[in-house]
Amino acid sequence: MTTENQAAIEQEKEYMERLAKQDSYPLWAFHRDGDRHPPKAAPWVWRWKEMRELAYEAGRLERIKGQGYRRALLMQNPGLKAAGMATPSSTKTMSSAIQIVWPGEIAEAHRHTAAAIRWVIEGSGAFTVQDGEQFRMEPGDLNLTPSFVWHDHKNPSDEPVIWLDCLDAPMVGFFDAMFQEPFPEDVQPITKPDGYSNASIGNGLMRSVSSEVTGRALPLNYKWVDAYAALQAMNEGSRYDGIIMEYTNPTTGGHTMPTLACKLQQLRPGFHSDAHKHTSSVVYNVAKGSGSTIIDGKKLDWGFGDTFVVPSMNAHEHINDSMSEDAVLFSMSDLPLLESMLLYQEHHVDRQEVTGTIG
Ligand code: 1HN
Repeated sequence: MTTENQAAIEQEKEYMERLAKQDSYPLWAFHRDGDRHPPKAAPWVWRWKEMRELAYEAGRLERIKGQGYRRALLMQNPGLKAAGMATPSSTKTMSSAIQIVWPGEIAEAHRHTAAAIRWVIEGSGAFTVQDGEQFRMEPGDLNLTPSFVWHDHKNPSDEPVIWLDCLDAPMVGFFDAMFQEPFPEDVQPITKPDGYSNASIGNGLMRSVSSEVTGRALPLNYKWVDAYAALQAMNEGSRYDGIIMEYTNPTTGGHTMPTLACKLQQLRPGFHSDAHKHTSSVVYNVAKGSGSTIIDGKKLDWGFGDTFVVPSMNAHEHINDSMSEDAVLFSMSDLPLLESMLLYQEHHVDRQEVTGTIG
């Protein structure tokens, strides 16, 4: 090294120290020292068998009462574990959990800025109460908890109920807009008749002229029987997803909620999709059948109740290799927010060669 070079390096170092004193950093050095490794979500699976057993164990634990307690097991993406995110999350943008509501118990009323969805996996005796209305939850039902809606859960039946919670909490946290408050009582009073919210919008076909519902996100319930029947009736699908439909917000005709898109897709017997990648991240739960998804060259076999994630820009294709049974996947993604920021991109890729497995 020449003395001249040495002098230049010393000079830059000294300059950088002075910048640091001003809490600044030179963009050219940031770009030049290009070995940054931001934490990345991994494609991953949480198996129903294990999560179900762990949920039952959580159910039997002594009452874990505390502010807004829930017997919910957050599914933490190993790629993000080290990132120190405020909420353990399944993708960079979404948290998901397996929650058990034990017979006879209530999960106390609270509300938070993060929006949530519940997707029922097992058991049919639980209710979620939202802004004074109770919703009965049965397997395959989807229930929405929009931002800042009071909610508590109860299970007056004699069988545990298990569902998947998915929240936009990491996105809300990114904006430092995450806060929560307890309801003054453990449970909120029921002030509306059963079916009120769904009826107030004529089940998506009409709207009340006396209340302002247009554009709002409502605490709605979508029944499995209706959703599955809709898929059965369709005869045209997507090359990447098979028969796929989104649970729409009936007051806007748009995405399920402002931050989250929930979809249900059917892979008919023998279907092998084309591969693509997109900027949205997706959390899946297997509603019916079995199959596999190849994610960035790695094969992930799935069956009923498994939860898996396809992070942003991971190439993926879905396969149902049964010749007699259909497979159905429920999914939740951050698509609405990406679209509103004009950041949604989707790219076709070639079908992948399998070089490994996940899970
Ligand atoms: C939450 O409030 C619930 O209300 C479930 O049932 C899961 C995961 C992270 C943060 C808040 C619930 C949650 C959650």
